[in-house]
Amino acid sequence: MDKTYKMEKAALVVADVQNDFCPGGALQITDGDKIVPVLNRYIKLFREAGLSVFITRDWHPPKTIHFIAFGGPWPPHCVQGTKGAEFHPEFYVPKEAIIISKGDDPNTDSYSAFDGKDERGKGLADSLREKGVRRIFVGGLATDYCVKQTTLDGLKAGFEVTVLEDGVRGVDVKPGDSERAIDEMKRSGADTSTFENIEKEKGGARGGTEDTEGRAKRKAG
Ligand code: VGL
Ligand code: ZN
Repeated sequence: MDKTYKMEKAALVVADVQNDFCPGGALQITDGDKIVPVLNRYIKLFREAGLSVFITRDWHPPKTIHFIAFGGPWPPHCVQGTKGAEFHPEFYVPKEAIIISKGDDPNTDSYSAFDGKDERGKGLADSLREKGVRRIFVGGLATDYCVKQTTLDGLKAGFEVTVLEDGVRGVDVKPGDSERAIDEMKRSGADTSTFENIEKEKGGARGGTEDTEGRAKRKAG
């Protein structure tokens, strides 16, 4: 890990773990449900460390340019208030988590969590800055859409971004889309990590001294 900001300034962003993106759903992602236990472990890890957890949901009106019938690329999915828009039943949503809804504007796709708002109307970037977050860890569905766009927007907004390689799955409309998305995120400045590495980094950060910016002076590990 060579990121400037260690876990003290981190938050977790988990994208769209909703029924419609899981097997049996309207826009099912192969093995989309397989990441649920992995993401649950990340969420517990971040909560136990007192770090913020943001959970996004794709939250479309019945009529949107996002859907095929209205000129878009997708079959109807994650329509507000439907079963398909609910979180996967085994997905752990802690009560402290901040829920970010996106895609409710009928005139845009809004893949990025940075386009979404919490229930009080606050956007993700404002919320992160308010909490002093400098680095985000991004997981969830889908690698080639929400995860990618959230990562690229996060980097553009000046956050350090780590993609959770073991906690993402992609739609792969064209085979290889997810791999290409990971490459693009890396080329744009993101790094990737796994649960094991992050657990180690968190452990390594414990007891490290910090300067006034909160940078750990001691290398993790
Ligand atoms: C997404 C496809 C359609 C996403 C949303 O958030 O990844 N993908 N709608
Ligand atoms: Zn959508």
